[in-house]
Amino acid sequence: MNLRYVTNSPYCRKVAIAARLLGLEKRIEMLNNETDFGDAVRSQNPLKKIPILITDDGQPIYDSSVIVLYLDNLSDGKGLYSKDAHQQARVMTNEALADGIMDALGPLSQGKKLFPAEQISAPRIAHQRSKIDKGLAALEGALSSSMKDAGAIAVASMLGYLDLRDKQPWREKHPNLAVWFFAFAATTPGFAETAPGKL
Ligand SMILES: N[C@@H](CCC(=O)N[C@@H](CS)C(=O)NCC(=O)O)C(=O)O
Repeated sequence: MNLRYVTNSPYCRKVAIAARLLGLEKRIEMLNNETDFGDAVRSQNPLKKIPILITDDGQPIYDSSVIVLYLDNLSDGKGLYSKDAHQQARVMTNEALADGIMDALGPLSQGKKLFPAEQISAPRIAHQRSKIDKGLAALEGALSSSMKDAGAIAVASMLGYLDLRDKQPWREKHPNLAVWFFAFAATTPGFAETAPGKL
């Protein structure tokens, strides 16, 4: 399998952490291209977004959540998703929330690269900022220390990205989330291995 990625992408980090927790990282060839939005691999996603995984039989898979689920299914049920319907929905909702916060942060950080700063209006910034603040508030207390599921991976990747790109002091407002994040980072070797600049 090939994974097309860029170094600081939190969505790519999600996939990379999941692959490590599932013991699949050696089966994935990592293909980096930081600059070319039209490269041959990325172009297999019509949305031109990464990560994109190309399976051994050449099938392109995106987005990051679908890739994580695909890897989970390949891994003989080590299980980043609970089999219990309610618990699985909880895991996937945490993942969706973390992805949504990353999506909201995108126009505030990556957006500046893609579009001139003056095209990012103050109301748009406030709209995006509110999603980030409310999303973090919803996650406060939603995670337990032992969690290493797809939701936890996404939340940790998102918080790592906030620390990289956003200058807001989120830990003061969300102390339980801060404690959870510290424990996840300390007990998940794949987290340090996939830190910004390391992938
Ligand atoms: N929902 C997608 C989001 C992926 C995404 O936004 N990736 C960014 C890089 S971090 C990207 O490719 N942006 C380029 C674009 O939006 O055109 C996922 O979970 O994979």
